[in-house]
Amino acid sequence: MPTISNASFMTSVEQELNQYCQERFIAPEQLSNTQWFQFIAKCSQSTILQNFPTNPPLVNTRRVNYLSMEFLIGRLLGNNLMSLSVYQDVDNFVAKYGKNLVDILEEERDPSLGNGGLGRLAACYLDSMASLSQPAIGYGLHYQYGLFKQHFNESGEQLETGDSWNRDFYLQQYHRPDFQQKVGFGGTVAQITDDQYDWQPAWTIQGEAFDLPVVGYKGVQQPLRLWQGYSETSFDLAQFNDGQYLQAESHVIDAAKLTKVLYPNDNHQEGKALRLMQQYFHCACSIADLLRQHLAQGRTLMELPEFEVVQLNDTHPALAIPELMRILLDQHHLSWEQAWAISSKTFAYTNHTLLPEALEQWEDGLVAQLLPRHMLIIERIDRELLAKVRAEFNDEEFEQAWRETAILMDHRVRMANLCVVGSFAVNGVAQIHSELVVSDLFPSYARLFKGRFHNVTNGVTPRRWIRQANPPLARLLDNHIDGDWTKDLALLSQLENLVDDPHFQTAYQEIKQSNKQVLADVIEQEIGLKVNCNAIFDVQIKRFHEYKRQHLNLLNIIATYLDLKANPQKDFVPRLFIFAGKAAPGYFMAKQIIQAINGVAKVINNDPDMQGKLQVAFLPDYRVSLAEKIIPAADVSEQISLAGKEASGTGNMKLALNGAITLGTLDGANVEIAEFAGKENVVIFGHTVESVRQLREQGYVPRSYYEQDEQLRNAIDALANGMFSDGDTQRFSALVDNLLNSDYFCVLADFASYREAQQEIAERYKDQAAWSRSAMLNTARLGTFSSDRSIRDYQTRIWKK
Ligand code: CRA
Repeated sequence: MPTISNASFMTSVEQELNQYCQERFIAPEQLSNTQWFQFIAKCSQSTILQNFPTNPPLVNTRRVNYLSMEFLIGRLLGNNLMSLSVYQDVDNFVAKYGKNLVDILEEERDPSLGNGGLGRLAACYLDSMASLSQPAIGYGLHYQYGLFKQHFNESGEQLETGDSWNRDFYLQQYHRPDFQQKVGFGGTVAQITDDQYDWQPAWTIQGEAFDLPVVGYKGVQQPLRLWQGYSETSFDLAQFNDGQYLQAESHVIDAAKLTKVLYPNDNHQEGKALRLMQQYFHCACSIADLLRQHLAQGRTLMELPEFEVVQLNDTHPALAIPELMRILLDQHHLSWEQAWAISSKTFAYTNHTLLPEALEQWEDGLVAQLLPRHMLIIERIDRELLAKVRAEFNDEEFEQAWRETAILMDHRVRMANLCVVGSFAVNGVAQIHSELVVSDLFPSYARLFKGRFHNVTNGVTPRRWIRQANPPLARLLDNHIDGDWTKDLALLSQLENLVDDPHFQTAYQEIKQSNKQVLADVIEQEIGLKVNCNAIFDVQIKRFHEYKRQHLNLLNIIATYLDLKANPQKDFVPRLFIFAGKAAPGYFMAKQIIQAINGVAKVINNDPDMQGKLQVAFLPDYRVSLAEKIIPAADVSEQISLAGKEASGTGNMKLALNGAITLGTLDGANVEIAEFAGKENVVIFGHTVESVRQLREQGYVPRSYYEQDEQLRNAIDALANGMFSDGDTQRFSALVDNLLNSDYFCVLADFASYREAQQEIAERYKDQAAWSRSAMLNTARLGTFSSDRSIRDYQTRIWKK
């Protein structure tokens, strides 16, 4: 618990304000929002460091080293003030000077050190671990450029510019020169004994640590430690092996560039040498740092798994496994068996995807050149595995089992395989996904390593996604819930008794309506569109990916538009479709979909017949702070991925907790959301995992849907014939061609069922009382999707001693 009282915090704020103003020869009334922001950030940071305990004691749990290439933490100041329980006091304080805290907090630039769900999940987990006093440290990279900023040009295309977040990031990051590390690359290896080798790297890069304090809600403060690459000289390529892989990319290999940029891909691997170097650099710095701390406490290497666990956030930090082995073998001279006994009890791996293009594989030649010693270790792990597979599977089964389980296959190093073999626990991120990990991805491993596979359904922090994002709802909950729901989200179930209480209903409805008004203002400011606040706010916010099927949403919008044009008198519930999300700069099809949405939005929003009826708002530059504005205002949450493709989703949880009705397929965590909320409080449509399988087996022919469904045909034709591209019939031809001739994500097969589901939404919305009741029940019943629950699941299923 924080050891500072609100009164003493505010006294120190007052003193510091005097000093701050004196130094600048300025009166408090003249301070700009930016200056207020800098000033409050400074006060909160020093209070956090002085008064919040660090390093909570290890009680029945190990310390968690959360290794992730991405941490999408979002703005920190508001969250920190809340955790210190001084938000309201500071709000009152700045009001005395005619300022509004909400405006001041808007000055903070989001640190966008992640792409999407995986990075945001890491941030929610850090928050929960600090709030639950689970000893933990986050290890990531200190990218100079976070995820790009997104803009749209006149014709609706996505443009990208750099986000040098650090330049105007006022919150302090603590440079820790004492934690510096040296990381080697390339070079030669010489065998010393059976198990020990001497690796002489061709060059080294220095890793510098920057700490960002993560403050738990009324909890402890723990570091997010981010590594930055530093070298006084650039790589000497001549000294380095002149292998074909690196030569081809020599122009990008420069030490100073190592941690310059976050690779902007979500659920897609980019097989660049620089990315592999980033991954190893991240692992090497983090493993060295954790061993330093472990040994400094007088503990032995054999005790490592008793005190520390390394949670691998997907396979991006997989090289931590051979790196720990290397240190144990070559630096501490343990035998292979001893080293493996330690390492294989230290790592746990979370799988976040089944998509083949996201399952990382590296060319073995590249790994051998960059990391020759690690390659030898991986080869040995693979050999030992081979013996196990031979023992478990009979001759008939063997070939298939080895194809599936081998780490090295077809000149590739398969990182997911390395993780499964090298970890004591593997988990998926939602029930259905964890089942598919076992049944479709790793059935032979499940047989070989019984008890290794688990499920931990993702969760989201209620501090940011309810208390901070939706203050009016938070106040309502404070007033009606007995106990602190912020720390125990299961308490939301008390609302079940209130859903039929007319006062509560009205209050809940008014909150949604006022949040819609707030978002309407944001939309007008951002894109100049005046929206109808009585329309259904229908929201799809997430990365752009074909499997997420924003184009399914778009086809329904086009069909609806064409229908309204043909039947102007039709009884229609007004609808505002809201989109936000970025596409990876190199992902052509996703960018086409973005451009098509912008094209359709332009036509619909400028059509006088549609005013107040049908509108489309595409908000640029989706990021955490924008999500915080959209989510509380949503009526409908679009979760329409093809079944089996979205591992979990977490936006689905945030939206449902804030009272949006899920319109979704039976995919990822939607399945559990539907179970907890009750089938009558969600709208489910489309093919299931099983029926998609059958569809493919029969031979899926998308064009037959086009031919049979007139509305679908008209919608696709409208895209093709230039209606939404100023007459340009080529602009969307790749998208149209893809839908008609391959449509791997079965958009056309789900169109009719999606359209029906959309009509059901409209019907349900007409009965406002019933709609709100469903929304309230979503809030009441989804407390289980708190990331605190996920962390408790990790504690009991995986991190237990
Ligand atoms: N792209 C999944 O696709 C999931 C998050 C967090 C993802 C989401 O469905 O909610 O992880 N997978 O578990 C991923 O990044 C590498 O795989 C994601 O964010």
